[in-house]
Amino acid sequence: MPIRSPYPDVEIPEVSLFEFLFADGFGDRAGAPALIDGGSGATISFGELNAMVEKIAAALAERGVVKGDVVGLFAPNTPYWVASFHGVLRANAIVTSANSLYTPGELAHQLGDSGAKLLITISPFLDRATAAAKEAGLADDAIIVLDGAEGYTSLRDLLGTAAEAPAIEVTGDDTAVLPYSSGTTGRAKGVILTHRNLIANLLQIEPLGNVSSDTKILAVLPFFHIYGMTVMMNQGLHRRSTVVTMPKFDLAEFLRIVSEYKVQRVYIAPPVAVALAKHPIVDQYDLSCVDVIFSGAAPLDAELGHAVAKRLNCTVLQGYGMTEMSPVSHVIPDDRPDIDLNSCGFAVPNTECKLVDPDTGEEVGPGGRGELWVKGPNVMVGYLNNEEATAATLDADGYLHTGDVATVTEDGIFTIVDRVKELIKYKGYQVPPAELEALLLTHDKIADAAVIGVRDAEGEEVPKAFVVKQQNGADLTEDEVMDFVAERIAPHKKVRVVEFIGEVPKSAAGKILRKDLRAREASAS
Ligand code: 4UU
Repeated sequence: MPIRSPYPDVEIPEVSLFEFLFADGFGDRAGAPALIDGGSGATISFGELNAMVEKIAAALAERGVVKGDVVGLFAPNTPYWVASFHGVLRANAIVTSANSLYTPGELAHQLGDSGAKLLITISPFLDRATAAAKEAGLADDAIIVLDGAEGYTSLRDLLGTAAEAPAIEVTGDDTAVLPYSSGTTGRAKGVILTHRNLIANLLQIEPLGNVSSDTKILAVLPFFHIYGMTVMMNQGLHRRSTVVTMPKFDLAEFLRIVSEYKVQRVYIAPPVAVALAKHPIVDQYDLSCVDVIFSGAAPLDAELGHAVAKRLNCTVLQGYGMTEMSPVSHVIPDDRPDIDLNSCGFAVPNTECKLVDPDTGEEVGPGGRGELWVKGPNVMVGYLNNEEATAATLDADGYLHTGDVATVTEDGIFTIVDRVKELIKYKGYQVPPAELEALLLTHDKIADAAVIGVRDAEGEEVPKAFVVKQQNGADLTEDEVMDFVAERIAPHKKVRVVEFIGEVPKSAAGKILRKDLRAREASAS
């Protein structure tokens, strides 16, 4: 029997995300701060944001952007990221948001795969952006540099247009964003999320968190990742809260911004909790403003969470999500801080879950362990141009097979206990083993390779490569392998442990037997 969310269903309007968030012109909040750049203090009001979005949409339309076009967004968190994102959607187009740490090759893959027509970036990223654009076949005039660069269109140029934004031609069923995720297997794929998916998830999390126009939210997690996009950026706009942006994590700057702007709600991934619990400089700041620290993107250890709650005298909560679910499916709500912090709480409204034994395919109930399957209006349409991966992830009944193993109590409280998919998470960021394996195989001294996640001394999940040397590769060292990878991919995807082995265990069909490698790892430690 599927397990229904304990919350009553919410109604999801069939409109575009722009209409949902902006249609009333923000009423009496128009003059209030929507976005504050934490570094400089520069503030944009809801009304100003609305006007910027209209102008950006108008200027993009003038440049030929039409419904269904894809625009890449490659920039760190700033108020202008938000304006650009909603400007693209307001122009009836689609955003594909790219990781700020990407190398040109990684970015080129996403631009090419998504069919992006334009790329919005900032001048410090221009070298990587131009290299990627070239590789993906985009002309130089397809690059917009927000803060300006010689020879490129800037945000100022866009805002200077005299044109009006085009009519809204999109509705709930149209694609809004294409974030990239490797899902349960293979390389990163475009995740098709519609306007309805994104709106649904905002309404699904609404009854679970106390977020209002009195709340300041810290957005240090990146907007390019679905957690930042939905839970920080769009939730902030939806609840008329003020979102304080940070372009990257730096502990001292993080603490300064939280205390200076009196931030009440901080969304984090577990590594930030480690710093908050342990680092001595935390005591130098007045953090009494913080009501809630909410962790997601990787498992939070309850003991660590309690240490943070005690030190900051705040509530620590946990949620679970996945890009393919827009992303939130499970949350410990604000009004239930008593719930076990190792858990990720209840299923959000409008969802049904199943726990399915991966070996037998049988549903299990409370007390059992099974792969978590989720069905709801926040579940993606599918992967872009990849029917096979879509069919392997979304079943005929509309359930998304998450690849995570969970338990559930009689009261409907879920705990993630394991992962059956190959995905590795380094500090909450996705590391697709298949991509690293393909890269390792391009080394002329490597005959075969397999990558799995292992725990380092601090308990952090890190990518480990098992490498089979070519006959001519006897002198290949672990460091050479790590350097080879590090030079070619974003830092979070680095291989951090290497072991040379005689043979990669494989099934008769040639599939890497990751289970065997995990067992080998467990018996070695
Ligand atoms: C154990 O990481 C995310 C989304 C995270 C998110 C967002 C809003 C969490 C709570 C929230 O409110 O997306 P992806 O696609 O990058 O990674 C998804 C994978 C999951 O399948 C799972 O393996 O990240 C892991 N994961 C977690 N694992 C995410 N959250 C958790 C968690 N515990 N709380």
